[in-house]
Amino acid sequence: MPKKTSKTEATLVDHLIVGAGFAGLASAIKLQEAGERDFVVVEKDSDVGGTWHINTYPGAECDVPSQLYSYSFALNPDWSKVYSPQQEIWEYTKKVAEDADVLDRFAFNTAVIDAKWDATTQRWLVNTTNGQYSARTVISGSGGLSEPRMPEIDGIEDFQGEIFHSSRWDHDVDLTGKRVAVIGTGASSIQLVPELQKIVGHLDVYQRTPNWIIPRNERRFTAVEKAAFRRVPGLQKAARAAVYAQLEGRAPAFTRFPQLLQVVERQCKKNIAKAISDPELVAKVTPTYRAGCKRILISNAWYPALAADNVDLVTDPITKVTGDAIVTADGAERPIDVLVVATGFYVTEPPIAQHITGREGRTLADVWSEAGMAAYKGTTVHGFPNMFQIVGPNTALGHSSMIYIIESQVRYIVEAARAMRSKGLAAIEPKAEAQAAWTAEVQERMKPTVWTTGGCASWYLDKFGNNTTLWPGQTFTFRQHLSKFDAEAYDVATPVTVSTAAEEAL
Ligand code: N01
Repeated sequence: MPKKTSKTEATLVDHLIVGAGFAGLASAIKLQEAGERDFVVVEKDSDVGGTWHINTYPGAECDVPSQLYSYSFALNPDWSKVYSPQQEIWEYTKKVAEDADVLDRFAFNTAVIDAKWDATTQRWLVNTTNGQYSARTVISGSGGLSEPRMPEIDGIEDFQGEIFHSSRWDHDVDLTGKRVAVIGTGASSIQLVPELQKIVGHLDVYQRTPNWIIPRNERRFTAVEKAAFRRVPGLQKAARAAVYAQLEGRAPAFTRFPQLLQVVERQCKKNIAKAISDPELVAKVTPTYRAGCKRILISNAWYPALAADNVDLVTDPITKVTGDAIVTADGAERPIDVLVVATGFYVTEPPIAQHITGREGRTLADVWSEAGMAAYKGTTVHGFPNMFQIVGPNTALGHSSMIYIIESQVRYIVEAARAMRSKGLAAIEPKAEAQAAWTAEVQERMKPTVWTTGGCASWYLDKFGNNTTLWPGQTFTFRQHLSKFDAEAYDVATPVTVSTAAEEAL
């Protein structure tokens, strides 16, 4: 069990895991299986599930098929549909956590305030809202899309009605019959707008850039299928493998042959034509950049919702928000009761990076602000010993399931923890040249991708115009790169003799 040090009351743990979403939960389970039982998972929210616990907006569902959006070690024969709803995914994570018997080491309602590397003890000193930890390693599973980004719009702070971000839905606000505006038309908006359209009086949807949206091939799993998945797990594995192969087959179109994505554009245009007859609206919703440059979205309900009588799609730029209205560049003022902000997340400048201070006394935000986010194999960062980032730089996907990437990283981290223990290493840190070579190779491979050549602005790109978020290849190549812990790419330190004494003296 974790122990407290004598003077500062810092709780000593081998591993401090940040976040109880898919990444943190998998880390806890796999560390436990590897015999690394001395860990704590700190989670600012009140339960497991991460994004699937927090994002409760109406219509929230996964846009990756259920068979693949689950752990390989915890297949779920009970998924209700091809694409799972938020509640079901959250319940799945809860069940997985309970079955694995790890919840006794989860500290909920506990947010990380800051983390500092202490060279004397070769440990991380982590301040949380519920006390201090001294941890051998920090494993960050805090999520790439977890910090809501509010738009900087003149006057927005003076709005007198209800206002909330899509990822922090206020269920106390009854939208029935109200005049509502939604700013943003990304993955969250296209799911929630069709639900709001059914209940509000009037809905204004503010679109800055249209997205390519293809039909959602949705269906419920039958009772026979579920029974078969339960009785013959091999069947579900086969179904999962089929989905995996299908999605991976699409990767080259994103990474090397973006012209192939014209097929998606044709599919999308048919999707529009089926739902919208007004040529002006058709023009507004038809993108002019290459499909895939921004995330390709899937929906059967978005275009019909925009075509509904109680919805206006506004494409004139927003100039300001008043106490009760949104004003656009054409001078129009549209009164509203409720403002829903579906403007996405801080991705390339994650706020948590400001609070992590490494070996040289610099924060991760400082280091990354110089040349953009970078990490060796998307997982470890030079200057930040014993720190692991799950869903770190260049690990996100435009074509497949993040759970596969998360599991790949967790395997690597568990291997690293094992290597540290077996070799008696107090600290490991990727060599600067190993990280630079990895980053250069990833950026080289990024050049022909649709995210670079597709002619759009997207949250995949940082302030330097580099894509530091996505993995430019198939997911199995990522897994191959992380298949074993490559100690030769790391500077290692054996325990300093003062370490134990210093810990005791704390
Ligand atoms: O956020 P977004 P999201 N004024 O950043 C607009 C995942 N996800 O929450 O395109 C006006 O995609 C912005 O316009 P533009 C998924 O990975 C997954 O929707 O920048 N508009 C855009 O339309 C997704 O990609 C699921 O010109 C402003 C929107 O706001 C990621 O989360 C479901 C603005 C933001 O879209 C983020 O999706 C939901 C401003 N100042 C989300 N600022 C699944 O199903 C921004 N916008 C798994």
